[in-house]
Amino acid sequence: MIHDYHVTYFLISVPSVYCLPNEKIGMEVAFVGYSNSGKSSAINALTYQKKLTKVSKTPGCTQLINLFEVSPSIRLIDFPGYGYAKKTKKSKNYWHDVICKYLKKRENLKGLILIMDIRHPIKYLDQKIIESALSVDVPICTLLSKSDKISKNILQVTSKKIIHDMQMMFEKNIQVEPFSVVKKYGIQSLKRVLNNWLR
Ligand SMILES: Nc1nc2c(ncn2[C@@H]2O[C@H](COP(=O)(O)OP(=O)(O)O)[C@@H](O)[C@H]2O)c(=O)[nH]1
Ligand SMILES: [Mg+2]
Repeated sequence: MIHDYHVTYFLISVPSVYCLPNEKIGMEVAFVGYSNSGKSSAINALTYQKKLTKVSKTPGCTQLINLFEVSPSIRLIDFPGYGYAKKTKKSKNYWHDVICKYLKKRENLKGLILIMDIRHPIKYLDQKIIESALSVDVPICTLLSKSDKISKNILQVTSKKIIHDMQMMFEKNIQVEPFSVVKKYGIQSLKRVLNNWLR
C-alpha cells in the first residue's frame, strides 16, 4: 500500500513501552539504533519535515519514545538511541534492552528500521538487536546513514562489505540501504520498504 509520508504528524512522547497505544489497534514500524546514528534525521527526511523530530548534535538527548502517525492506524516509533549514557542515570544498554523486549512481544510491529552510521556499522548492540529481531521473524531493514561522508566509489565497496559481513554473521540476507539526508540517498527505498510492511 502506498502511504503519504509527508502528512505524518507527531502523536505523543512516552517514557516507557508500557505507555504505548494498544497493540491491537493499527500497525507500527520502529526506528532504532545507536545514539546520534541519525534516526530522527531519517524520520524527518522520510516525512519531508525539517522539525518533526528533534535532531541533535549531542548524543543521548532524547530519553522519550516519540510516536508519529502517518495516518490514524499507522505509527512510526522513534526510540531513544542506545549506547550512550553520560547524561542520564540509565545504563548504556537500557534502551537496547527495552527495544529487544518490545520487539519480541509487540503484536502490531511490522518491521524494524535499524540505523547505523556507515562509518561504524554492525556494532555490538546492533548485532544483538538484529539477532533478537531474527529470532522472532520481525523484518529488518538497515539504513547506512551519513553515506555522504564517504566518497561514491568507497560507498559501493563499503555497502557490499557490510552486506557480506551481515550474511556471514547472521546467515540471512538482511536488507541494507545506503542513506543520506544530505544527499537524499535511500529515501525512496525506505518508502518502498515501509509501504511493503504496512499493508
Ligand atoms: N552528514 C550527515 N549528517 C547526518 C545525517 N543524518 C544525521 N546526521 C547528523 O548526525 C547527528 C545526529 O542525528 P540525529 O538524527 O539527531 O540522530 P539520532 O540521535 O539517531 O536521532 C546530527 O548532527 C545530524 O545532523 C546524514 O545523512 N548525513
Ligand atoms: Mg533522535
